[in-house]
Amino acid sequence: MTNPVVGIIMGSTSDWETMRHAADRLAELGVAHETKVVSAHRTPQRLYDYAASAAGRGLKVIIAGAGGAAHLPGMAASMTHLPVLGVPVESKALKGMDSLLSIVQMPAGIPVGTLAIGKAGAANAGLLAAAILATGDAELSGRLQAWRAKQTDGVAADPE
Ligand code: RP5
Repeated sequence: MTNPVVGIIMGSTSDWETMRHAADRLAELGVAHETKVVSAHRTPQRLYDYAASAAGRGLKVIIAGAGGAAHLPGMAASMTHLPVLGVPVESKALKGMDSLLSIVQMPAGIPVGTLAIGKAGAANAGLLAAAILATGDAELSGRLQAWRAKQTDGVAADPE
């Protein structure tokens, strides 16, 4: 089993329906990854342990998804130098606008690469993590380019 290079963390099991789209893209591209539930509010020690050990365990990119008061990506980014991609999960009350605003307005010095709300953001986080890794991995770059070419080929020219 290859050691994971991407860590996908999320604030709740309820986020998995969204975050699995990041995992699916990474699986399609042959990128070893792990998935964990890590809550900034309910399991702060787990978050600290995860972020503090991430680089040492061989992770290269962290994808963090959360909804509502979505502090997970920013807090993870505060405790690791690895790139952190934030996915705002669509919340019931505010449709993910709360999640988006909680993730995107980071103070200068601690960046989080914020994606779109919901499924598209999670899928793109997976693709973006692969693209980051592909800058130093020619085989992965080839797989990513092939994936994108296949997507392009699959777009119909006619609407019906
Ligand atoms: C956040 O609260 C989680 O990321 C999730 O999106 C939201 C709701 O969590 P649950 O109440 O469904 O566990 O921390």
